[in-house]
Amino acid sequence: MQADNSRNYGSRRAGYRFLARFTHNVHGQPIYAGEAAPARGHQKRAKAAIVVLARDSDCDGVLRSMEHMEARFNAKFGYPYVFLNNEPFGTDFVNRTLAATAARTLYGIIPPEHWGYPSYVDPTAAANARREMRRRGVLYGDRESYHHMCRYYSGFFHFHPLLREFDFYWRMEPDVHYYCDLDYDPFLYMQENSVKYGFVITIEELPATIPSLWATTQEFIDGHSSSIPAANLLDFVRAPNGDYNLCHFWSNFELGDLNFFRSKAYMSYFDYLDRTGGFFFERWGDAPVHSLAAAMFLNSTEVHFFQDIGYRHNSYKHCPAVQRNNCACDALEAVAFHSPSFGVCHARWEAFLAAQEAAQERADSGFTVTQPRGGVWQSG
Ligand SMILES: Nc1nc2c(ncn2[C@@H]2O[C@H](COP(=O)(O)OP(=O)(O)OP(=O)(O)O)[C@@H](O)[C@H]2O)c(=O)[nH]1
Ligand SMILES: [Mg+2]
Repeated sequence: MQADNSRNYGSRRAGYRFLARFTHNVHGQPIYAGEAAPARGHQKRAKAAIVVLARDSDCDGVLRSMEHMEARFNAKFGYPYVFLNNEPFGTDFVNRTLAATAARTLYGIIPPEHWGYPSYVDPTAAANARREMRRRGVLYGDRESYHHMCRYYSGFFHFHPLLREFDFYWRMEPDVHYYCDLDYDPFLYMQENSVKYGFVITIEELPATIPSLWATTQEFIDGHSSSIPAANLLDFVRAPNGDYNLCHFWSNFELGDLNFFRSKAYMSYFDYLDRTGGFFFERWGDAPVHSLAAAMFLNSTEVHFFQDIGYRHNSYKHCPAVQRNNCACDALEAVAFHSPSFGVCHARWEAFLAAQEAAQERADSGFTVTQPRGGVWQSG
């Protein structure tokens, strides 16, 4: 892998103290790191970054997402962007993205052992599994790089050397929209309220992508019951018959606490899953993996629905119905969003929270009532 540290990125950016830096990751591979002075005006900031996994070919889409991010939030707050890639970024990607923000931009290469096959997965068997997934029409199941991407976001991104200095991340994908102004700092909100995971959309996963994920998760739960807190979110993801109800937080939008993902509890779950080869023999997404981990290890105050952040990724969108800050989306769509066909997981989330509050009120008033398992939501 080649990197050119002779480029003078700074000369393009009049008005900013700017350094072009060339560093190496833990494996001695080059990492580009451009660094600009942080935006002024917001004294108190969290140790946080906007994280974007992308290829050079995603550049146009990344720039479109950055335009929204900057206009709605980051021009005011100046959080750095960390761009990660399994290959070195080209000059064009670097120059165009750093020109799109006044904030710091960092460019990192993913260590090959975080993007390849682990020793316990036979690449030929994985290729056969992908062929079978193609035959069965499993969405993206036949794309080798998609499997690596899902495994990377599930188990490794939080350990990237460029993220070491940060406690929180906001995941951003190419071609997403942010519809509303955000006039507070969601990272500080998370820090001050001990929120470990934030979402805007929760939907049902495609069952064909995760045939054995729930059974494997249950095995993990059975073997690690002492590391699972009593106050958890498992009833949000568990159907009345004990199966996975497929609800997950849609991870193309994520605000998260990196230390949650770096924790022993989270990593023991990831390692348990990874050992089965399910990221390759099935098409386990990082979204259900993150969500099931949140359901096991976090409680309802540690997971936050950022309902005031208007957001679209492909054909799914969330448009706030309340706390509308200059939103460029139709609030009525929020109603459609919560319709039974699409909003079933949101309805479950709200019902779950309502049931928890009711149980808390009963406990506070001195009554002890046993909750019927699974009977806390309406399926719409
Ligand atoms: N560097 C790199 N990034 C990737 C690769 N595959 C996907 N990504 C990035 O990983 C994220 C998720 O990939 P997507 O292809 O958008 O996956 P998705 O959101 O499930 O699929 P869409 O619905 O098509 O958007 C995006 O930020 C992509 O840019 C890859 O092979 N290399
Ligand atoms: Mg996407």
